[in-house]
Amino acid sequence: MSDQSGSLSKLAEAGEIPALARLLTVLERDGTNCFARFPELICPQHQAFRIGITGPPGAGKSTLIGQLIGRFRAHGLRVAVMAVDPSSPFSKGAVLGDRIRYSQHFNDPGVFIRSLGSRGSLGGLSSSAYLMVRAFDLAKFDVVLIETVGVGQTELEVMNVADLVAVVLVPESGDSIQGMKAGLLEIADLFVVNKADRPGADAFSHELEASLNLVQRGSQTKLVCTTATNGSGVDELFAFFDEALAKKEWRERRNSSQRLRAEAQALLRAQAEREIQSRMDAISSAEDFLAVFATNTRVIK
Ligand SMILES: Nc1nc2c(ncn2[C@@H]2O[C@H](COP(=O)(O)OP(=O)(O)O)[C@@H](O)[C@H]2O)c(=O)[nH]1
Ligand SMILES: [Mg+2]
Repeated sequence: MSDQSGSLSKLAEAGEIPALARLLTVLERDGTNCFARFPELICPQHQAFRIGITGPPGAGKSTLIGQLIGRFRAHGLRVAVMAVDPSSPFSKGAVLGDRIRYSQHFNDPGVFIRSLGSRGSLGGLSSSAYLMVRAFDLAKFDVVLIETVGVGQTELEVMNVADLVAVVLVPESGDSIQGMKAGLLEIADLFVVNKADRPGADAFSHELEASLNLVQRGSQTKLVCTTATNGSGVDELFAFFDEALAKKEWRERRNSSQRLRAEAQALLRAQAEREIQSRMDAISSAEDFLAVFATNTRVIK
């Protein structure tokens, strides 16, 4: 088993896609226990640039990602997509439309798309997400695009995985700027106003810009308008990512104590939850129960 496991990570490292897919399945199942079998995951030699794309359902995130993949590929960069979205391609109940949006990249070995479901991920999505992106580092991808639905605490947590976060909004979300989750505003390095072909797009982006200026006093956060369906504005979006990728900052930030602690917290929590689960599973009698707590009892005495 250990020989097989070893070769699995070696194959994934060499860019073997089926091996990577199997490695990810093992990671989802076994969590941090995998570090013993695949120690190279703990400190990968290569680091992929992780871009988070978040926003409400239907904002056009998948369509934008489809466009971005094409541009990264045109620059010779290998791209992995991690879709943390129940309606994303390859997850159960995948929307046919999503398959079509990504389909042009299905046979490209430089593109790897995987959805991350809550299934089998004991200890929460974010620990699985951290492990998955580590595998993408190992497999030497240049860029990881992380799609999440920008609602809820879990999704915000998953965005800690990213080196850079783009929040995608649409003109229809106009009345929600005021009510926009403070967390979403804080994590955004870039705002994308997609569906710029829709009426009210200009007004919406101006309003958004004004609110950002108010909140940030001398806004640093960039705003890009796109129409994902025809690719308009996507070059500007790509240029922003490409420029950020070329800079050193994200590598430094990834090794900041804040990021490392957030990751350690997610992984340790999942590890503890697994430990609790296995000790629980071992209980089928009062003696078993006693055995679990016997150590504690001795300490109390
Ligand atoms: N009019 C218009 N429709 C778009 C645009 N971008 C995406 N869509 C459509 O919006 C719908 C949802 O897109 P999708 O990428 O699945 O959104 P997601 O849920 O954020 O991933 C699809 O029908 C897309 O074709 C755009 O820029 N303009
Ligand atoms: Mg989507």
